[in-house]
Amino acid sequence: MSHQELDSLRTNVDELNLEILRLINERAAVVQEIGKVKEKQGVNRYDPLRERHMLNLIKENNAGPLPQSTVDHIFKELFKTALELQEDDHRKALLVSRKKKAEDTIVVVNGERIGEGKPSFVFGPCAVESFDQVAAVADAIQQKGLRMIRGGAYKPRTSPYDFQGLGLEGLKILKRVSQQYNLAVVSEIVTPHHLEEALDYIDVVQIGARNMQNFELLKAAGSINKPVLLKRGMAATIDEFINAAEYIISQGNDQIILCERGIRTYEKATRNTLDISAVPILKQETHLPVFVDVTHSTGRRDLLLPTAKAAIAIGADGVMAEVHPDPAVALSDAAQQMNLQQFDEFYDSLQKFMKQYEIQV
Ligand code: PRE
Repeated sequence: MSHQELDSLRTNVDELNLEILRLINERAAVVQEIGKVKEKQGVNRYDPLRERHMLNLIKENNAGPLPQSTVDHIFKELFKTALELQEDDHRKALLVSRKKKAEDTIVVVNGERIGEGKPSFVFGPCAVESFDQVAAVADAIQQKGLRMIRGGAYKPRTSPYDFQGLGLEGLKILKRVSQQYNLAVVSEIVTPHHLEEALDYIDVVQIGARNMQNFELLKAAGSINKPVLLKRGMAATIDEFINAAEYIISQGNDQIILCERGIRTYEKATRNTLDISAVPILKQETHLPVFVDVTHSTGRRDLLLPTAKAAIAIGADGVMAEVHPDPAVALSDAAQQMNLQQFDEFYDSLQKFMKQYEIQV
């Protein structure tokens, strides 16, 4: 074969490559349109029957020389890419997505600007048990110059026979303590019926892991004018978590803090498995601040400090942990809450760690 002949064949291949490129991009554009139509209709993006139908038609028309298995492979790759494109467009459309809004959302709570670079901290007892119990923790929090306290008044417990929380009485205790110590209150609400009443007592509405897909509660939280701390469901994918946040923002409330709190896996060494990589993924995919709850993810007091360090090191906007004046007699989560001395040590070590690595303190 002469050089000339080879060159001419290669020119031919170059032209065909460009033609194929034009065609696959044209196909991709049409498939994107299909994606939009499906989105509107609420239809599943993946359609195996349609894919089978297309492969059959292609097979009938395949005159070779490519073997059918190769042709199938190429087209299946195209279908896969089409799905990814549709999915990407769907993400772009989400109001919580970074693609929709590039800048970080800053959530302001009691003067604290959450999500602006300086890590925030939310400490407090698992459940509100008495004024004195909450006040003792509030005092320790205030001494550290922190501005928020957590405490559960409505407790969604695994067993109906376990302590269910003090309800409204608990919210009233939180309010009194918060006024006395100038702290904002973060507390979980479990049903839309309680929401309106709770707004008089709390500053940040927490939606817990068990309610991450309680869509009525999410919608109700989306209609209020207060920040919402949304925890990841214990068996929720990151995608489902993001969509739960979308339920809130879609109703007009964009003051949302996401909170990774561990997911259920086969691992038994910890209560849940802390999905630490969820933090940078959520920060990339959404514009919302991301917290890590080190208490519920580990269920182990000895792991609170290392996981809090990991959370801050990986870019979390805040850390949440439980503190109780006397964990041994706590009505819930006795094994995992810190006492006041452990709290001091934990916080001091974390501050040292942040200074050492020049993280804003
Ligand atoms: C398309 C993509 C994914 C589906 O699984 C089936 C087909 C394709 O690439 O042709 C397009 C599409 O979404 C559709 O026809 O419904």
